[in-house]
Amino acid sequence: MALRTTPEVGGMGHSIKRKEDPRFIRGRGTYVDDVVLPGMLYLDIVRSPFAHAKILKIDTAKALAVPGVLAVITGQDLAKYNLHWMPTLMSDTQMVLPVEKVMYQAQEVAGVLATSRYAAADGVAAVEVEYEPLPVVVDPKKALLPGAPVLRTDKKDKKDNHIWHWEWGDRAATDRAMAAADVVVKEDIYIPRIHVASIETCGCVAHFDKVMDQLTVWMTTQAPHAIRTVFALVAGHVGLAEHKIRIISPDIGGGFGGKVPVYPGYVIAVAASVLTGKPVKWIEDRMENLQADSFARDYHITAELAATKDGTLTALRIKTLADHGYADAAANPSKFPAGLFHVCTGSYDLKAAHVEVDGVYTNKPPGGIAYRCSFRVTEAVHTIERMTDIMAHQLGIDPADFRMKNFIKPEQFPYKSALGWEYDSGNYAGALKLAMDKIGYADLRREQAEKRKRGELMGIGISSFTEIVGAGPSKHFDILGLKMFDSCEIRVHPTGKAIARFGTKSQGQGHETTYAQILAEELGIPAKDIQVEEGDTDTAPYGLGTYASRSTPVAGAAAAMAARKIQDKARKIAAYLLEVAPEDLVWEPGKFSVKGSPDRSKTIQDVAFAAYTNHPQGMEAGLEAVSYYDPPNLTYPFGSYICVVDVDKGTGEVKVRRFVAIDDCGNIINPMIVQGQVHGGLTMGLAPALLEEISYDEIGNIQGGSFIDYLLPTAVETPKWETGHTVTPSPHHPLGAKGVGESATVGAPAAIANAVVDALWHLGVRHIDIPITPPKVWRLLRDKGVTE
Ligand code: MCN
Ligand code: CUN
Repeated sequence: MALRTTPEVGGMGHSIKRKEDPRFIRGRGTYVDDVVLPGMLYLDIVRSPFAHAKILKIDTAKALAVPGVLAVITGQDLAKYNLHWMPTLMSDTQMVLPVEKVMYQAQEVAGVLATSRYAAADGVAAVEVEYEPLPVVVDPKKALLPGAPVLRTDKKDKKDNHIWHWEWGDRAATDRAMAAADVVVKEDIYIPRIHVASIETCGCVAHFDKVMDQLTVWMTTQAPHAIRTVFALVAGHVGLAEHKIRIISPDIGGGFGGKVPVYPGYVIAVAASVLTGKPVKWIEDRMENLQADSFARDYHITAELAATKDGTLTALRIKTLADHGYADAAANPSKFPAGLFHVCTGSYDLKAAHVEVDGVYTNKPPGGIAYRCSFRVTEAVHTIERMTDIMAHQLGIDPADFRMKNFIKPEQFPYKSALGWEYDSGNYAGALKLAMDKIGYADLRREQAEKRKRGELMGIGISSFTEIVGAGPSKHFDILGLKMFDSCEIRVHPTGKAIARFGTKSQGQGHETTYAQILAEELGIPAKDIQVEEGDTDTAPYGLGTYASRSTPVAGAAAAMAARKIQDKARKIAAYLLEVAPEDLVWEPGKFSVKGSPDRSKTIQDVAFAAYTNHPQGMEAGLEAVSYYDPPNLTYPFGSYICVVDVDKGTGEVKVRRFVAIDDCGNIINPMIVQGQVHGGLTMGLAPALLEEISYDEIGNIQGGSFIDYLLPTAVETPKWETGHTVTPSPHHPLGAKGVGESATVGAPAAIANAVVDALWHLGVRHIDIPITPPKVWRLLRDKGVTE
C-alpha cells in the first residue's frame, strides 16, 4: 500500500516506535499489583490437594489465630448470598468456592483475608480441611463409558459426563464423497492441554466504597465492559448496579486468551471487599496460575481426508472429544460451543465436510480458552495441515505441489466454504510461492535426498493456514447475549490534539500506537498528538474487548468510521472558514484546500480551533464523534510457513534449522508491530509443538504445574525467525486490514510437526502428536530400528 502520510504524521504503513514503550522499558507501567490503596487487605486462597473429594470439614481456628488474619471465607459463607456458584461464558456453572466437594487438584477451597500478603499465606497454611477422596475421572473417553462416576452431581438430572454434542456440515454428502474417493487417510490427533503462561499472572484489587455505594475493580481482564455487565447481572441481587460498578483494566502483562474468563479469585475478592468495606487485593502466584486458570486445547480428534488418485482433495470428516474439565468455561461466542473449529477445511477447495464435537466433563480445571487463537482455529488448522501433509506423502506428491493444486484460487474469492464460511480474500499460492523462494525449497529437497542416502534425518514442513478473526458480525456472534461489535470515540481538542477511547484493551499489542496511526491516516493529525485510552469502563465507550485478533478488524474499523464522521464535520467548518461550498474542497490527510486554488487551505488544526472559537452559527460546537462498528464479515488472514528440521538420531532431539514465515493480514498499520506480533506468535507456536504440555496422572495429579516441567521456550530453543509478507486487502474492512495477533501461533505448530514427520516418513512414521519431545522421537527411532 502506498504511504499517504509523512513519517512525522505517522499514518498507516509507518514503523513508528511504540508510544507505550518508554513507560514499559523504564518499569513505569501500572499493572494491577502496582495499585496500592490505604487500608488494603490481602486475599490468598486455600487449594485442594485432591482431584475429586468430598469436603467433610473446614477448620479455620488455627488460621484465625495467625497474627494479621482477619477472616476465612468458605463456600458456606458465599452460599448465604447465593454466590458460591457462578455462570460460565458457555452457560454452564462453575464453583466460586465449594460447599460439598472439590472437582480438580488446585481448586479453590477457601479464601483467607489478612492485613499483609505474608499473613494471608500463613493463614492459608493453617486452614485444616478434611477430605474424603472420591473416584477420579481423567480420561475423557473413559468418562463417557457406562458406569463412569458421574461428576456433576450438582445437576439434578445429569446421569453421565457428556456436556453437549455439536455438529456442522452435510453428513450425507460427506459420507458419499468419502465412499467414492480413491484414497482416504485417517488419523487420531491429540492436541494436548496447554496454558498461556503470560508473564503477569491474574489478579485484582476490589474496592467497595460503602459511603458512595460504588464498586471499583482494577483487574487483569481483556474485556472490561463485558465483565461489568456480568458482575451487574450476577450480583444485582446483593445491590450492585451497573452504574455503580467501575472496572479498570490497567497495563496488562500478556493476556493470550487467559484473561478473558472470570476466575473465582476475582469474585472472592469482590465479595470480601463488599463485606468488609475495605479494598482487597488478590494476586495469583505462578503455580496457581498454571494449575487452576483456564487451559487451552485438549481436543481428541479423529480425522479422515479423502482424495482422488490424481491428488484432488474431495472431503473431510472429523470427530472430536473436547475435554472441558469439570465445567465448560470456554470463552467462545455463545452460539459456537466448539468455537470456530468448523474453519477446518482450511485453505483447500473441499466440496464436502462434516465435523462433530462432543464436550466431556473430567476432574480437571474448567476452561477451553484459546491460547492465542480465535476460538479453536489452531485445532482446526493443525488437523487440516497435518492431514493434507499425510495425504500428499501417501500419494507420493510433493507437499508444496499438492497444496498448490488444492488451494482455493484467488479468483474464487469471496469463497463459500463447505462448512458455510465466506472467506473474504486470499492468495494462498502467492504466499506459499514467496515462502518457497525465500527458503530455497528445491535446493532443500535435493539436500534432504542426499542426506537420506547417508542415513541422516532432515525434514521440511509446510503449513499454509487460513485464519478467521474479527468476531464478529452481530447476526451470528454474541457473548452471553452481548453482540460482538466494538467502538471508538474521538474528541479533537481546540489546539488540534486529540484523545480517542476504545472498547478494546491492549495486553502488549501496541494499541496506543496503532490506533493513533489509524486516526493519523484518516485525519492527518500526527500520531504523537493523539492520546489513546482503553480499559476504563467509566470513560471508554462500550466494547467487547481484545481477543480473537478482533481489535484491528472491529475497533480499528470503528476508529476509521469515527474519524470519517469528524472529517465530514471538519469539511463543513473548513468550507465556512474559506467561504466556499463543502463540495469545492479537496482533502489530503491533514488539510482541506479549495479545488483549483491549492494556496487557499485550512489545516485540520485550524478547523479544530474554529470548532470551539468560530464555528458556523446553527452548527453544534466541538469536534467529536463515536462509532459502534458491526463488521459485515470476519477477516481471513492467512500465510505459508516452511520449517526445516534436523533430527538427532542419538537423542531424538528436533532442531529447527530454519523457519520462514510469510503472513498476509491485508493492509498493514505498523509493519514493525506486525513483525513483532509474528515473532512472538511463532515462539508461542514452537512452544506447544516441541515443549509445552499439561497432563494428569490417573488420580488427577497435575504434571506440568510449574515451570520446572511446563517448558517455555527460551532464547536458546528459539530459532531465528525469517519473516515476510504479502498484502491481500480485506474487501469489507474500511482500511483493508485483517487481524494478525494470533496467526503465527495458529500456523506454526503444523509446520514443525510436518517437518518432523517428513524427516521420518520413509521409516514408516505417519504422525506424531505434539509436543514432539526428544523421548517421543527417540522411542520411535528405537522402534523403527534406527537407534538403540
Ligand atoms: N496490526 C497492524 N496491521 C494489521 C493488523 C494488526 O499493524 N493489518 C497491529 C494492530 O494494530 C495491533 C497488533 O498488530 O497493534 C495486533 O492486532 P490484531 O491482530 O487486531 O489483534 P488484537 O490487537 O485484537 O490483539 C489480540 C491478539 C490475541 S487474540 C492474542 S491471544 C495475543 C495477540 O494479540 N495476545 C498478545 N498478541 C499479543 N501480543 C502481546 N504482546 N501480548 C498478548 O497478550
Ligand atoms: Cu484467542 S487467545 Mo486471544 O483471543 O486473547
